[in-house]
Amino acid sequence: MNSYLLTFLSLLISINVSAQLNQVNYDEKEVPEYKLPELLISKSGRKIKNTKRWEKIRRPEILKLFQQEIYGKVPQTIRISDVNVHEETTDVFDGLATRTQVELVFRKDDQELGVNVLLYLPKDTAKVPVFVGYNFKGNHAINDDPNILLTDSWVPDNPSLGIVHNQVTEQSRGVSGERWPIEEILKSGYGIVTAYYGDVDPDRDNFQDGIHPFTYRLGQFRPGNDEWGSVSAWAWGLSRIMDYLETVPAIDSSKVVVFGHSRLGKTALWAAANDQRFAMCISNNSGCLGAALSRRQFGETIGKITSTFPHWFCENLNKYSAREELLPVDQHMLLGLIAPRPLYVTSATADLWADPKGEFLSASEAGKVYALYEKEGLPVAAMPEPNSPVMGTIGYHIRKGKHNITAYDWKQFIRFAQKHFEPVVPTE
Ligand code: GTR
Repeated sequence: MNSYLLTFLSLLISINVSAQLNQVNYDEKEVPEYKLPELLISKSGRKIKNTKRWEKIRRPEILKLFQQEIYGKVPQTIRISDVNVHEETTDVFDGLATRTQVELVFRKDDQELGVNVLLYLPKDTAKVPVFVGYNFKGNHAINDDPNILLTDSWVPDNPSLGIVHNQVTEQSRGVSGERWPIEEILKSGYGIVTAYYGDVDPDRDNFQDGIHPFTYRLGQFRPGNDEWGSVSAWAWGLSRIMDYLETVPAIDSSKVVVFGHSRLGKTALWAAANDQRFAMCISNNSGCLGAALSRRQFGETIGKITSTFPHWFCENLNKYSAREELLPVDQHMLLGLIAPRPLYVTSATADLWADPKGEFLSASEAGKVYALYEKEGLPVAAMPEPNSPVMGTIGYHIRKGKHNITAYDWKQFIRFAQKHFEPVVPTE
């Protein structure tokens, strides 16, 4: 073939691929026909009929595939070097709660990283269950409380909130308050634990900051193809926070709910899949490479997410850009890894980018693993109406409105946690 023809053909192919990447499909009729990879048949073709086989054979296989091809594995064990207690106050929110602020310090050679964790725990209650999840703008943004320390980590500039040169100021104190109904959570008997995700790894395409460089060999500047992207690093950070929570006497570490919204909802799922100490998981509007099925290619796709956020996942994921059908897994399998622990998935009616139907279908499919444990997955076969939560061991709602995490969502999270954590009082 002559070289002009070759150039012309490769140009055509690249135009076609980029056209595919630029199109966003919001039409159910345009969803390609797809076949999901089998949850309950092992690589060698073995049928997985019981929990023993699931736990010994299939679960590890699936976890490994997600590590290798999507989120990236954590290359080495890194432990907390020190816990600096910045503050312990016994009386906040009119005596409702205690507030603790600690810094988890990680050290390696001349590198040091601090993750500031903020805890509000209901007062005078021994061994409380807690919700743990990251925030987007720094701990101080979740409430007006003037005593919450400001982060000095990198934060995306937002001059309207006084965030310039990537540093927060007093101006952003409390700006995310609506997303954090702390007093309601405390009054329900739950504590809330949060950290700024950028303390663990700033959310930018730069592998020289955050926790990643801690594992580099001499001359290495970025993770290997199957090694952790940012979502995996953030999930790792949640597990380190869990290490710390296990040492806090006032917390019932067998009742820790890991939660997150959007990219942090993806993170919560990946954290719960890897770390079975999280007793429950809530993923809010997590979408592409969160709860939604990738093969539907509805809204955000692999091509879109890897080109907009090249640092979120491992390099290997790029192979599947506009090639979703070749993925060895789909997201129902990620949800299946959380079984038999309670799992709550949400969508929002106006959040088509996250593919609400794909989020529901994958939660529904994951029920197959829960069935092995004789647990009910989702209690319904069809997608419920907006604002009509359903709660089996898997729960789901689609809220009316936009991509967000709201008081309505939190109300359901608390109900879901109450349903699964409160001891059932015998009726006789
Ligand atoms: C979007 C991204 C989504 C979602 C969201 C968020 O831009 O495409 O996957 O994670 O950001 O985290 O707010």
